[in-house]
Amino acid sequence: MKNYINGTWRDARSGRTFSNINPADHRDVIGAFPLSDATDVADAVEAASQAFHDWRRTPAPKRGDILRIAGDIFARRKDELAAIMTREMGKTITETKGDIQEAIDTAYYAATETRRLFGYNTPSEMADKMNLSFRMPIGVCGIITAWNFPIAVPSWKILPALACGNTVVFKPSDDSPHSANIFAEILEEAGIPPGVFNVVHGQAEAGSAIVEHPDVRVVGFTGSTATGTAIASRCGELNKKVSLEMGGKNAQIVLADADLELALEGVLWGAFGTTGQRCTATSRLILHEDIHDEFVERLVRAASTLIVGNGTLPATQVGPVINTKQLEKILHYIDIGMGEATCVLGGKRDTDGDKAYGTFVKPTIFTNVSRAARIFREEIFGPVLSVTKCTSLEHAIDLVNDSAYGLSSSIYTRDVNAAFVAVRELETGITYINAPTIGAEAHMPFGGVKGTGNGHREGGWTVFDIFTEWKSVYIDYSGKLQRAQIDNYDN
Ligand code: UN1
Repeated sequence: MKNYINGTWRDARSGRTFSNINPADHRDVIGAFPLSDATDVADAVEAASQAFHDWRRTPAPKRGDILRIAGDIFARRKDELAAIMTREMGKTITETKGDIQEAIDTAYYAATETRRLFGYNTPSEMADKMNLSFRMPIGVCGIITAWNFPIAVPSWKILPALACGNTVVFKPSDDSPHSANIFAEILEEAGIPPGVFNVVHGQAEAGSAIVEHPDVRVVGFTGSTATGTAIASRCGELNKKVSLEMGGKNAQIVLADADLELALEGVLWGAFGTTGQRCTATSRLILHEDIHDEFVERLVRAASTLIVGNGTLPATQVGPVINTKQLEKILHYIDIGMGEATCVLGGKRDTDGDKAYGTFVKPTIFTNVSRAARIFREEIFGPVLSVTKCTSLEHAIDLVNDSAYGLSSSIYTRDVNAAFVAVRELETGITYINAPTIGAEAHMPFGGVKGTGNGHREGGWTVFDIFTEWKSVYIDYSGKLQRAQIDNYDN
């Protein structure tokens, strides 16, 4: 399998490759993909720079027509693409279909936005003068993403970037490269001209070549806080716009008056859906002391029935974790947890039957987790949930906010006053009332505060701020020199 540069499929110039394997069964090798370096990135950026010349002049609604067709093709190829995604990154088919649905929704949203992309006009300080402002495309956007949403997360960045008239060089995760090639096939079939969208496969070397390339004007990144912070520092030095979506340590609060059955369903989905491998996953559960013991008992009973297995099997609820490195990291955190809390479920790798050929972890729950515990503070990115007791709403909010991250939070309560206080006080970019921490919708701003982001929001209308720069235009039709400020006010 190859890179997609300037509308053609190419190997890495060096001829080097990496192999992509199925996390549910490491004997299943999906293919060899180009291990690209700075020379391949330079080819892609050159193609994207040249294509920018015509693409930015293409009427925005015409660009939108192509994105709408891309949405149609994603819908047509949904079943086939979901199977490809599950094979390379493991989550269940229902979830990979949902992942594609986010791309379809984003494509239609971006397509219609090309008929708006509203600017502002304002009164001028002076007579016979008009003030207008426009959103302008920026140029080549470098998009670097993680593997856990191989289609949805790239779509949140790429489709709005294209709608605005930018061109794109995309480096997908080396754990989900096949999905990225289908993304390219779909955009090509929809009518995206050569060079407007390019895929360069590889690892850190290719990613940093994108960040470093002088003609890449914007960098959009989803991944770890460590990598994102390093990218942001470099972009600061290079004076590039950068949008970051990084880690999370998301919490669900359950107050004593909550609908406990609903809260239980919510935490099962939030903590163990996608095998806990979402930046929005519920990794902390804050339970009011009055319902703590009963809730833990019900939770452990319910979580112990979750079916762990290959995501292609219809009964599977929890798929594999992505690779051996991540398996080791999760097991290391479980080890740490054993020393600082009480393990009430799971706590080990799952090697039953054919699962021995993959990287599976049993859903794991720790109780008695203090705020000082590393499993309370650090992102694990796996099916591991930490439970902490609280004595009041204020205590719960304080525990949630005691985090370096600030992506998503959730509270289950029937008390409307408590819910509104939580909305105001929880330091996260997203808060759910009586719903789990996962499940953001494509047309709403998505992102977090503190260590999760750098002030940008993908999704909805806000993503268009990332991929455009404002141009202010003054039109003076007075026929004389009017000097701003000076002519208007007596000094
Ligand atoms: C991510 O894990 O990077 O809100 C994104 C959610 C999903 C997106 C998660 N729609 O859980």
